[in-house]
Amino acid sequence: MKNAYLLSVLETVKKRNPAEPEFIQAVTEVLESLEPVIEKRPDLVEANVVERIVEPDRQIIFRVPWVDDQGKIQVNRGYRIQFNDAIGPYKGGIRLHPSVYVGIIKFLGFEQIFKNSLTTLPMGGAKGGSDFDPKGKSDNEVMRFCQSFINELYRHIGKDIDVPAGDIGTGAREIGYMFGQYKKLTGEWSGILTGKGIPYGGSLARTEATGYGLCYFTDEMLHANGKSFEGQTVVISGSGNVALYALQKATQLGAKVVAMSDSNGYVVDPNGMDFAAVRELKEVERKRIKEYVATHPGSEYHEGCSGIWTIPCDIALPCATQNEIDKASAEILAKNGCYCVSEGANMPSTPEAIEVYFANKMLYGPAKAANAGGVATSGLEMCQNSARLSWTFEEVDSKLHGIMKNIFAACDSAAKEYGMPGNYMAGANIAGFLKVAEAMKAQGCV
Ligand code: NDP
Ligand code: 2IT
Repeated sequence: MKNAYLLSVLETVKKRNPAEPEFIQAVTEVLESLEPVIEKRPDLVEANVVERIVEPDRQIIFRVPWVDDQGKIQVNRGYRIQFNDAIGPYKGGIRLHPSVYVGIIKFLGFEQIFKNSLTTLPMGGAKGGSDFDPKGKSDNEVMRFCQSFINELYRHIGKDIDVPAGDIGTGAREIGYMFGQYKKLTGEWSGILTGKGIPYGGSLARTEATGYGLCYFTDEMLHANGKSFEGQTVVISGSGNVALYALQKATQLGAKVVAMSDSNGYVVDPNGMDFAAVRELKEVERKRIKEYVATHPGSEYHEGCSGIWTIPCDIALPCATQNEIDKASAEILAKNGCYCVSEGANMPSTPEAIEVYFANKMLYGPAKAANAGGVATSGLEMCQNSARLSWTFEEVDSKLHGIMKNIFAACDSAAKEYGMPGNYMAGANIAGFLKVAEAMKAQGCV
């Protein structure tokens, strides 16, 4: 990156957020992509849009005390970073994982600005979470944590202010407890969270949306490059919400998914991973992926999660967590003939891994475009709540499909317009940025 303005913004970000490598990584990638835009748009420099967009509107950090099953008081730390509301109310998930600290929430909130812009729906960017670990906790412990989390967060959110949703560790169970507590505190039934259960205002197809959307985006990218899922071998990391529904849709589109993982290890099933079995194990029984082999002869379990990238495949769909594919894993994927990496997780590839994709002319579907189907369908849930309507599964799924096709087209055309055809990462960053930047410029110095 040579542009003096962008370099000075990056310097400021590094100085202000010194111990937050994930946030600096996410900002660096976006600023590098914006170089050709900034050269052409002195008006955006004049409005100092880039320095404003890298600084969150506000960062809320709070104590979350809760009582465990032994009657002891535990304390976690809660976060909500409201990053940018230029194009709509703040929107983004809540991550519950022991690795959560301010740098994780900040990188996720920053990426959410551009992702939400790409969906074409009016949603700003935010993220929240806590270092609470739902794993191994009873339902009652999870409920008490969620209630305490909302006891503070309720005063900062609202259906036209900030609408949280799920992410790692936050699924239908957690959203239900949080929604109930918000309603109890405010006495108001309001669509303040998405990913709600179907009986109380949730949208059909929201559960499936991120995984399905990932496959719809990837399918567009494959078709634009003379390929398709049909007959292809796929590896999917993770076995949570995104991974599970990516498995179902990739299989429906004619691919064979041969491996999936969790944070302990990975399973290889040469017959193709069995969706119903993985769903039962993970969604209903909340068990580990290694249990799969007991009921699936011919499948194998291996300890350690990065080994999954050594399994030969045509298409890799990382759907677990940030920086799960490093340079070495990317090189193995390329050596084994993988020609497409499309991201269900947020920022799953390190910058060095992305360089390997480009050096090997692999198709690369960047997270903020490829996994935008989840938040897009959250936007559709907000529409249904506002209109007091429920659309059918088919209606929501077909809107999601249309949105993912449009997102691919937007990335493709921005990449071409700025002289980087096929670089969908640059295309996503540019197309996502421009809409927010125009809105910020129009709204003046706020
Ligand atoms: P879940 O909690 O449902 O599943 C997460 C999966 O990733 C689990 O299999 C988990 O394994 C694994 N995982 C989590 N952390 C790590 C880690 N540090 N190392 C290795 N594996 C890990 O979350 P989601 O499926 O909702 O989220 C997965 C990714 O997709 C995240 O990056 C999230 O930000 C992103 N995303 C989610 C959206 C959504 O709508 N849910 C929308 C867009 C993006 P284990 O059970 O062992 O922890
Ligand atoms: O990373 C993401 O886009 C999400 N976790 C979904 C956010 C949402 O508001 O649905």
